[in-house]
Amino acid sequence: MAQQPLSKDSSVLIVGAGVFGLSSALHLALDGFTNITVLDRAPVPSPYSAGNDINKIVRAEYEDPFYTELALDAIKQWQTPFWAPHYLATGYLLATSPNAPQKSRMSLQKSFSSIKDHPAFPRGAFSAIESADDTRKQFPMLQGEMNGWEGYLNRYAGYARAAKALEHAAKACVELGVKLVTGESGYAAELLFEDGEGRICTGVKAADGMIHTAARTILCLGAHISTLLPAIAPQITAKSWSVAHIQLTPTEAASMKGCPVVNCRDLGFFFEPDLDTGMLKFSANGAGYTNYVSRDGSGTQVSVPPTSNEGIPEEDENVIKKLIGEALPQFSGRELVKKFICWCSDTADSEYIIDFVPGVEGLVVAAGDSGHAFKMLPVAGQWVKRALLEGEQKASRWKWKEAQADSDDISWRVGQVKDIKDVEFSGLRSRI
Ligand code: FSA
Repeated sequence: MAQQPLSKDSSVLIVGAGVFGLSSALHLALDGFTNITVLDRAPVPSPYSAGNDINKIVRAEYEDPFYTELALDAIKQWQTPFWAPHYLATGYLLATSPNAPQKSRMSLQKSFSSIKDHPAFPRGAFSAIESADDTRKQFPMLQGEMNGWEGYLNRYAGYARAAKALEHAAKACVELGVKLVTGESGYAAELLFEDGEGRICTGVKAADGMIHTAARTILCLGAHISTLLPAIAPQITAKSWSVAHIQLTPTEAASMKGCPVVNCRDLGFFFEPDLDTGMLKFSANGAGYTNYVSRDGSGTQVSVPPTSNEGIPEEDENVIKKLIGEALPQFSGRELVKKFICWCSDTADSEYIIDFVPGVEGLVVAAGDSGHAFKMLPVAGQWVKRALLEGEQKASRWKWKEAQADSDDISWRVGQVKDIKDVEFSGLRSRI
């Protein structure tokens, strides 16, 4: 049976109010779709979204120039009046320390190649990191020795105030007539099918029993997607990375104002402190932590986020302390607070998956953020809308793929994937 044609008044159900979900709702609503519902278990910014964070990196360098173009398009949007209140062009300092594996240096060089002669970058956008003294002249807050760090500063980049940007997108959606349902009625518990054989999706049933029917259902559930759609599990691995903060005093926060996003590939990254709270956020770089559990008592193991994301692995706390010692020794020894792990939806090739679910009419996924999707908030919904209108995903890279190869050796990451159940936790141990 052919799929019902889509018109502007067709009902579209978007499950998940994170980056892909809200961006899709926004672009569809801006295009004149009048019957859009977005569901989430929690109000925006949803704690189930990887985007619910004080800040996220916005940069265009990628090993694959395809993503450079998309990110440049996003940066253009971040500079428009709609998004600009949530974007800070502080610049992006990308480096490796002497302990970095060769693959990190190669990845950095390859990423730099995607931007260094790109006409979109203003003159003088880049400078090499030659010595800590040089760097300190520009950024006095970077008081550390950063011994042997190699890399460059990209001035045409910065960060987004992530949670605020999500709230802004949600508000705009509601103003455009999008229905946002949160709480138990927005918690999608089960997919609904017309035929009982799973071939025509008609919407979802929520945790409280509420039925949401739609001509098209778009799953934007990030790391949680395989819980609702087990068929996607072979190509998605929920992986997590550690986040921790230092609470600065107003004077300390002022001393850090204008600090670029500093990302040392083999250690971690930090941002200028949050403008409202003075929280200085750090994240540890690594290959990510999984949480494999047995599905339905069967032998199949699937990585899914645990029920709590509080606390971080001790080894990451040490990496963050090392990063602070190397770059911001003035804050060494300070207590790390608000420690949590951020769950992403990882694919083996770091490609997103934006496609119809094969063999199921009316069901679309926008998934596989692979830990690099937040910056795309202003534009990602365009790609979802395109696939929806065309009735298929034409770009092979974003197609639904059957089981993928091992996703543990990602070129732009360092270290080895571990399961969170196998590492010591600092702070509260995640409940699994
Ligand atoms: O797109 C970006 O520059 C963000 S990458 C931040 C990060 O923590 C990665 O370092 C990590 O490997 C994972 O992909 C989650 O996101």
